[in-house]
Amino acid sequence: MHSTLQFGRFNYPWRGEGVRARVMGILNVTPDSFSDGGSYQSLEFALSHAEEMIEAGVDIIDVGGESTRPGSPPVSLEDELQRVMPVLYAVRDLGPAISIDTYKPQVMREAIIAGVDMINDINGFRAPGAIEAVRDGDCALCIMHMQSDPQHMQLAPSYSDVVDEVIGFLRERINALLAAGIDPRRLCIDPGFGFGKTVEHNYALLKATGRLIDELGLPLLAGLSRKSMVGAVTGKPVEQRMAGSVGGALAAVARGALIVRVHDVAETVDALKVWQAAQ
Ligand code: 8Y7
Repeated sequence: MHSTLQFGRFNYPWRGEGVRARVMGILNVTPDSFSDGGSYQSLEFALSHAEEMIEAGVDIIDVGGESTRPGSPPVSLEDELQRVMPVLYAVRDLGPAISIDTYKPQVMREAIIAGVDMINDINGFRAPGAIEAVRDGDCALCIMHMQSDPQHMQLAPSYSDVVDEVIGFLRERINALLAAGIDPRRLCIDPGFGFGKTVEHNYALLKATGRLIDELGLPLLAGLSRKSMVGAVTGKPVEQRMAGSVGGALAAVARGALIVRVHDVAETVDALKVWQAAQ
């Protein structure tokens, strides 16, 4: 049984000796934060945000060109490539590992050529051609669970047993990737908090973090930063969810998560250092 995650240029132990939780910082390159996505100005903005995260001790930078918030419309292949590719080339040699948040096979191919260390697919490599696009190479592959699609997923999330169903889905996707000859050391799982889930579903999955890791035998990434599951228990709007999100990240790591995907890198890095020192 393997115990390290092959992460492109990096190698992360995820069980046994030497495990350290990793902080993935979110770098959105979408025109909701910028009126002219794809321009020089938005590249400069993305780079200064990346440098801020590096200063704060980020391990992985997750570059995304399509907003996957509930109800968001899809972005064309051309627009997504125009947004993310200049950023990937600009950040790949700054020190941290680089991840691309995409479900489009053509973006995956271009990102691999650019040297990304992880493909983060909210769609679990279900798009036709996705598995072929990532088969060769050594970048990590994050397989996330989502019920329905970003435009409809929060309308009526429904499960008979959310933990069993997420495990079943992830197992099927893992098997599809392994059947294509992909090295299991490249795989990482994610329950997909907020992707077709109620607050109760999200907490059932957070509590089951250890079970997901044990039953599927793979390292786990948790992304709950600023999500509604944080708002639901704090009663806070999205711009006041930093401390709640740090609490959620610690809870995930305490239950065995290897990677936490966050907006607030400096605060999460500090919290994890203190938590680690107390281990
Ligand atoms: C997640 C994610 C988002 C997550 C992984 C948001 C791209 C929504 N959430 N990727 N992406 N896991 N792997 O609020 O939970 O950040 S977008």
